[in-house]
Amino acid sequence: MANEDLNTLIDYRYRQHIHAETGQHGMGRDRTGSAGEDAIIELPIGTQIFDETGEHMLADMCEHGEKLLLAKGGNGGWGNTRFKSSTNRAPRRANPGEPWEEYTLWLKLKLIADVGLVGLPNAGKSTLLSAVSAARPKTADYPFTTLHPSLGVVDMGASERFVMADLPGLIEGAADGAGLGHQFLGHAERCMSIIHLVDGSVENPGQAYTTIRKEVETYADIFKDKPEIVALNKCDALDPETIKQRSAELAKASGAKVFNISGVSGASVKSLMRAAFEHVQAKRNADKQARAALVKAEARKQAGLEPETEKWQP
Ligand SMILES: Nc1nc2c(ncn2[C@@H]2O[C@H](COP(=O)(O)OP(=O)(O)OP(=O)(O)O)[C@@H](O)[C@H]2O)c(=O)[nH]1
Ligand SMILES: [Mg+2]
Repeated sequence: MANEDLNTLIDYRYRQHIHAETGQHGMGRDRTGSAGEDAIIELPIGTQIFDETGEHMLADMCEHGEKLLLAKGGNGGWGNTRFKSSTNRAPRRANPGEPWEEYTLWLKLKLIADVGLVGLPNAGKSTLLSAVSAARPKTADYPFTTLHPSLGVVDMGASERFVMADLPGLIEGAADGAGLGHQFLGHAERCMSIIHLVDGSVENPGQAYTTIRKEVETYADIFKDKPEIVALNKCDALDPETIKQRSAELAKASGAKVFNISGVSGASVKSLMRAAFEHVQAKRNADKQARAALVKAEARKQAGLEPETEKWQP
């Protein structure tokens, strides 16, 4: 069963054999054995279940509360009445309970990024992901270093965790297929929020911002409503006056508060991550509430009640 309160599969590392109960034996005096209790294993959302070979996916647990029957507990044995016949009115026979079914399965946790890093090539996206997570994407002094998205878990303390994706750099025309970015805009689309990273070492950060913004919005309308955090990167290489001026230009182009950061020195990276986490938290809470409302509405329907309406007000 999928459970939104779980984040990892660590429990199953130490608990590798899980089985439901054997059914109880059937007994005399008409007593059927009780069926074995099911074993319910709780899994984090995003767990994929594969068969023994690890190749065939049996299920992809995407929704909280989603259930899947993998193996049945044993049936209870039949009691003696079941063996009554015209010649044997008082049978002394009863069935044993059935054993459980047994399978070997692989559990894999598919990470879905909460936050996506977007920006022009060379903006420092991979460097930033390396600075805040255990992920080690390749970084280099030339554009298009990143060819595949990589994911890292940003851990900010007790259960404050989110997954961040480093995406290949985008260029003008990306939404129409130019460069590599296009195929990965789909990843950014599924993120709860994006961090838009702008290279502070180039002359016109405002223009860099607008170029990317145009591409993401052309790609999908959903980006217009997706929370975005804007950051001017590589501030360690700039003098205070330049930071001030470029940051102001970026703020003007984006209409947003700008974080002046450095993935290399770590300056203001913590507050940037905190801001990203707040978006993630807000979205998670909203999703949770929406699910609770759905469950409540369904319960009212089942009970034959009218859907709840807004309270009447004079
Ligand atoms: N001075 C300075 N250099 C940085 C910083 N962040 C990244 N760089 C440099 O900028 C270059 C590009 O960094 P990457 O992290 O590979 O950039 P990217 O955005 O992932 O690039 P693509 O994958 O090509 O899109 C590298 O030479 C980094 O060392 C920073 O905060 N300060
Ligand atoms: Mg990169």
